[in-house]
Amino acid sequence: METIYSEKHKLRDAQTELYGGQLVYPHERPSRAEYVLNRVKDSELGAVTSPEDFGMDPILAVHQPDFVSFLQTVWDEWKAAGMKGEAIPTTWPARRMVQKCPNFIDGKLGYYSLACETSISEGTWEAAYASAQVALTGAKRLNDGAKGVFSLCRPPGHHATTDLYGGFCFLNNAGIAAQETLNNGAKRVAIVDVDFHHGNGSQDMFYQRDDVLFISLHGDPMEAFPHFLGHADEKGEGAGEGFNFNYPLQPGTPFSAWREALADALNKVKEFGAEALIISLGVDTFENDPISFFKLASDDFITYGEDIAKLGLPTHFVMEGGYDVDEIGINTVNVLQGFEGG
Ligand code: SP5
Ligand code: ZN
Repeated sequence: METIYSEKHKLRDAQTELYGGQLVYPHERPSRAEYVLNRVKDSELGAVTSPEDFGMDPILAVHQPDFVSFLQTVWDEWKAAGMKGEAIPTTWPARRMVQKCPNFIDGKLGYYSLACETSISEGTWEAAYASAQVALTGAKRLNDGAKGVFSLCRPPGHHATTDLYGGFCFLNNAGIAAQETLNNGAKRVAIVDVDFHHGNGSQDMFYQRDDVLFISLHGDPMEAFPHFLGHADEKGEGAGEGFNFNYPLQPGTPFSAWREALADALNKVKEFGAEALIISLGVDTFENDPISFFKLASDDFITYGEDIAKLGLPTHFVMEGGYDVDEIGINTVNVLQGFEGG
């Protein structure tokens, strides 16, 4: 399987994440992509290729233009305002407040964010742009006939909505790839999000549409980030009703229960008649992940890669989360090798 990878992910190297009341070095750090890349190379998975540049249009196909402009200029505005540290929002348009974008940078940060653990640093936009181009290149490979392709995206994307960043995400790589796959001629695309966290951004992006089926398996939002979306009763709206499914799972969920949820999800993909499948591939379901609470062991990742392969669909794996740096490469490549062998 080919891996698409850009060195530009390194431009995203924030020094702070608000975690447990402290500013710590971020869990979402450059070494994550290096661990995965090294494992891809060591296991001889296949060629590693640099992305092509598809420009801004496919990004603007799913993100609001004002949000994208904000991402492009936020760091410069923050510095110009004389701020000393990295850009972190401190106030939000909460219940019963006005949803209007302020002029001052503090207000803009709150207006365009859904969480504040994700500090914005120099180079964040450039890395997020390159990450989206990685996913777009993966979409092109699928269109050119690949059975499977791996977009080694960093930063991740599934928490980013049309006009909100947060959860370590800025541009929704899987969502951008899904839209591109439709534009390339597919009639029905499914996104199955196996990251530990609910893919709120992807759900929101396609909630009213029947051409993209979105299914997520994740820590119950009552217990886990992003906390405010991802319940089982969210099934889509309008034309999108019946095209969104969530499997919120409890702390300590073992692979057996997780795998049953996946089987159910894959059945729905089949019934939907998807022509292409996008897997939002977070490996933070691992038993030793530092911020999550499922109990998957490394071998389980091979097994579920095989399960996904049994659908027989052209499959685009898009990297999302996974934070136990020693194992992230092994677990990610286990899914891909399971898929290839399955
Ligand atoms: C892409 C992705 O996986 N984003 C995840 C963002 C999670 N950010 C907030 C995490 C808060 C975790 N609190 C965990 C306490 C564990 N003891
Ligand atoms: Zn995650």
